[in-house]
Amino acid sequence: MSSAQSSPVERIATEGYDVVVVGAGFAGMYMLHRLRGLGFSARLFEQGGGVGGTWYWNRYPGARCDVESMQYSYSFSEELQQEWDWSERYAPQPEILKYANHVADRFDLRRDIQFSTRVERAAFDERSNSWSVTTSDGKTVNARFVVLATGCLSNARKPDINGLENFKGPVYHTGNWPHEPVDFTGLRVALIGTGSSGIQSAPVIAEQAKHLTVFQRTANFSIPARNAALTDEEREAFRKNYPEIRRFAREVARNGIYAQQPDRGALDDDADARRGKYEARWERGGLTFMYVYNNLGLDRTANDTAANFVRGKIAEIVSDPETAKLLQPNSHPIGTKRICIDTDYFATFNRPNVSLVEIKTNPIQEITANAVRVAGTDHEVDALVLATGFDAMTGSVAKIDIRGRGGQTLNQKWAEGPKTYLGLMSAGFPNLFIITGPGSPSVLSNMIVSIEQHVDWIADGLVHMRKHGLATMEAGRAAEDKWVTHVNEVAHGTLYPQANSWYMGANIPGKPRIFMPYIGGVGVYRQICNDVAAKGYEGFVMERAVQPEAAAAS
Ligand code: NA7
Repeated sequence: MSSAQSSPVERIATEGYDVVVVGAGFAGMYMLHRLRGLGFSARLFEQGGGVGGTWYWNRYPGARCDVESMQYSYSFSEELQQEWDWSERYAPQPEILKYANHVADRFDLRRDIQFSTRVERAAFDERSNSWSVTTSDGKTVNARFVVLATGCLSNARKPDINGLENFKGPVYHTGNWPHEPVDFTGLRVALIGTGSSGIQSAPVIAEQAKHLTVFQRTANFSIPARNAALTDEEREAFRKNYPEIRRFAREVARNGIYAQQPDRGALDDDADARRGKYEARWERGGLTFMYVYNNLGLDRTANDTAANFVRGKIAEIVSDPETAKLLQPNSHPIGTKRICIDTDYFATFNRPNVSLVEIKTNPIQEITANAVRVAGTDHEVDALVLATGFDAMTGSVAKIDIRGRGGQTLNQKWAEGPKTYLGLMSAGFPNLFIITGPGSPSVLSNMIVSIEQHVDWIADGLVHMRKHGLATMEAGRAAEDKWVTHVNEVAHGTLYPQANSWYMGANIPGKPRIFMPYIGGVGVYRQICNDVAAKGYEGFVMERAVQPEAAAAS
C-alpha cells in the first residue's frame, strides 16, 4: 500500500495485509498481480505445493482443457499472449500447468504466495472492519479484504460407496491425482464415473491396462475434440487477431469463447439442412457443437434434433448394439450437463479389453477387497479410479469456516443454497469477494474470461474505496435477493434445470437444488457489473470507518 497514512484502509495495512487471497489458480494469480500493481499489500495462501489450482490437482491420464488453448489463456498481458506457444488445439494438463508456472515466474508472484497452507478460518471483526484469517500452519493474519479464488471445481468428491475403504489395491481420484507417474500396465482397472474426467481418461487408461471396466451411472453426451498440433500459421492467425478475438469473447459470445454464432433456431432448417450442419460441427469438433442453433438450450424439440444426431453417431461408432444403447444418453437434454469433449471415447468400447457396466438400474452394491459388486456379480479389479467429480462451486468455500457480521457463518447463510449479489459478494460478509462465485457465469463460460472480468472489477472496487476513504463494501440484502431471483428466473427459462447436474448441486446428496451459475451470458453479465460500478456500486453498501470517538459517544 502506498505511504500516505490518513485512510483507514492504510492504517490497518501496517498490521497485516490489505488483502488476503485464497488459492493460486488462474484467479488468485491474476488477483495478486493486479493488487500489487495497484500498490496494495497482499498475501496469497495456497493449499497445494505449487500454482495452477485445478490444473495442479487434475493430473489424470488424458486431462485436457475443453476450451481451445489459444483462448483458454490470460489476455491481460499482450507480451504474454504473443510470446507463449501453445502446442495443441486443446492444451494437455501438463502444458497448462507449465503455463501457470511460467506466469508465476514471469510476474514474480511466488514471493507473496505461501504454498502448502490451507486457510481454515476467516472471521470479520466489526470493530476494526478487518478479517482475521487463520491458516493450517496455526498462524493468524489480519487483512482488510479477503478474496476467495478457491475455484469452482476444486473440491474432489469421494463417493459414498459401501465398502470403498475395504479395497486392497490403489484408489485414485481424477481430481486429486498423484504427482508420481501411475502405471496401469498389466492391471485390471475399474473406472467409476463418466463425466468429463472419466470420458477423457478412459481411452488413455484402456491403452495401458490389461482390462478396463467402466461403471456408468449416467450416459453423457460427448463430441470429438479433433485435437491436433497447432501450426505456426494457426497461432499467428490468433495472435494477429487477438484484440478482436478477446473483445468478442468478452462482449458478444455468451460463454466467452470466440466462435461463429448461430443465426437461427434448429426448427428453422429442414431435416437435411440440419443434418448437414450437425455433421459439419461434428467434424470440426469441440464445445461449439452447441452453437449450431440459437435455441438448443431453450426448446426441447430443437434440442432433441441435436441429441438424436449425437445418439446416432454413438450407434455408428460403437460396434456392439447393446453397449451402444447403454452409451446413448437419454436422461437429460444435450448441453444441460456440460458437454464432454473426447478423443476416441466411444470407440474405446470396441476394444476387447474394455467393458461397460451400467449402474443406474443396478447401483454398485459394494466394493470388496478386490472387486466391484453389481447385481450379485463381482467384477474383479486391481485398481480403482474414481472420476466422480466435485462438490462444485460452493464446496471449496464451504470448507473454510467463514464468519461474517454477528458471527454468522457463510455455511449457515447458504444452507438453502448460495446467495450472492452478482456472484461477487454475500450480504453480511463485508470486504469478502468471491471470484467466479455462484450467481456469476463462471462454469458456463471460458473460465479465464470470467476470472479476468471479476479480478478487474474487484480491483476497480478497491481503488474506488481507497480513493473515497471507505472502510467496508458489502452486498445489500435487497440487491442480493433481487439478483438471486433473477439468476433463478433466467435459468428456469432454459432447459438446464432439467438435468441432475452439478450445476444444480444434484451430484451431492443433500445439497440444495439451485441452479448456481448465471446463465444470462458473459457479455450481458459484464455490462450489468459495469453499470453497477458506474452507478457508484449500486446495490452495494459502502461505509466509512466509524471513528473510535464517534463510536464511544453513540
Ligand atoms: P462430473 O461431471 O461431476 O462427473 C462425475 C461422474 O461420476 C458422473 O458420471 C457421475 O454420475 C458419477 N458418479 C458420481 N458419484 C457416483 C457414485 N456414487 N456412483 C457412481 N457414479 C458416480 O465430474 P468430472 O470430474 O467428470 O467433470 C467435472 C467438470 O470438470 C466437467 O464438467 C468439466 O467442466 C471439467 P451422475 O452423472 O451423477 O449420475
